Amino acid sequence: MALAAEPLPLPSPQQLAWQRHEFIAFAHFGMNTFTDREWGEGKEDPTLFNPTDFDARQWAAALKDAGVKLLILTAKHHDGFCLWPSQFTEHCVKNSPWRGGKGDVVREVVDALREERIRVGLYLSPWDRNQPTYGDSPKYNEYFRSQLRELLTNYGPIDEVWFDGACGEGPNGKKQEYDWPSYYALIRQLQPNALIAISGPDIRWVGNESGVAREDESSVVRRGDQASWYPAECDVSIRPGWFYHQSEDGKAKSLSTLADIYFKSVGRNSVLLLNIPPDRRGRIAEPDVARLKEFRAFLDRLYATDYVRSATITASSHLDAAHSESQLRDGDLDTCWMPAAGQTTGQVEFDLGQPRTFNIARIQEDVALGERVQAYHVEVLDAANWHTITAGQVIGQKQLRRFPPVTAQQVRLVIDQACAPPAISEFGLHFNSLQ
Ligand code: FUL
Repeated sequence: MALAAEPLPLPSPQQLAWQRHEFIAFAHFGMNTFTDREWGEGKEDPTLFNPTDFDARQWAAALKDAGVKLLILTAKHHDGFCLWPSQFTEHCVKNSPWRGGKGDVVREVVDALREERIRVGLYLSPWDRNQPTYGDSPKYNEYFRSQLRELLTNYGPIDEVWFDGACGEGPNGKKQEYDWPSYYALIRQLQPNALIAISGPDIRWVGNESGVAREDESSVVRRGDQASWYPAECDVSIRPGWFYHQSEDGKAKSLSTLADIYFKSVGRNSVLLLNIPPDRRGRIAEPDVARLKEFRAFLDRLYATDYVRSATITASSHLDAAHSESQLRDGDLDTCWMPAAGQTTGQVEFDLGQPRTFNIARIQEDVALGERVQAYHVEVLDAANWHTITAGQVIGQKQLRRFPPVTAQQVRLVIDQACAPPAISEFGLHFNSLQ
């Protein structure tokens, strides 16, 4: 959290839009799909890359049905094999038998996603186990920038560039020194709206590959002596591996595991990046498509009932008509309730009209105005006493607070502490039947 003396860090418009996607996807697809490996060595024969029924529209349809807003494709993984016909290497699709060497996976995926209005992100591994110049730092940096230039000029708007930090030795036994500032400058020049993730300044890795954020995960992070906006992304694969392996067809995560991950990522003020690896046909495998459908149905069910929609709402105070308590259920993330001028605490009471049973409280801050709340709790009236059912510090884009089912008619959201007048955009009460 920012100290009172510092200006409150705010998201850029691109970060704000990205955080509101909530649920985005990864597609790990490439040479490893055909060698049944997780990390290739870079010596693989390009002719091994040969999807038998490649269909990017099938990916896009499955992702759209699942409610995914952005897909990040592994244009190049650590083995160096490029999914687009690069001018700068022979280790790419142009030397594969797929589409007679005339194919371009990046192009087909980008086109299919755009038809479904899904945004595009690209993973380009700096670690490259094929490239002979790797380890010869200035030369490889030039090669890497050439690849970035190809990807960022030929495929339309790219919303996220994903850089893994892995770094090995080159064939000369020297460790490659990545010239990050020059990579970032090139991205800013070619795609000023792209967010640079992980080994980059705009989106932060949550710190594990299980899709789990910490409680009170904040988008405000201290870097050097400055607090800045650096939201967390939770990456996890729907299967044990990042790449498709037939042996894992029965091992897609269960619906209840996915739901738990959702509550621990999206429900903890973070973006969920779920990997769905296409198979050797070049299609998303049936068990994964089925699981995505179930997951979407679960989310739709979860949000379909919100007992706050028909509640009578009374706040301790409000700033003005545009910031009244009715904003808390208008479904508009750009509007919010704020207490009277200068107040950094306050409460809102919800009369649900009749006793209702719920086990999830959804609380969302208007993060365009920053993360302001520093302590809050939710309480219910039981006979004559108020009982706290959940409490925390950070709210941010979204909190989905889970607790054992409670039946109550009167519910209160109490803001106990904030570093600026709190700006709460939404509050909801739901029932999660999977719990
Ligand atoms: C890791 C890589 O080494 C994995 O293969 C995968 O791409 C994951 C998302 O990032 O660091």
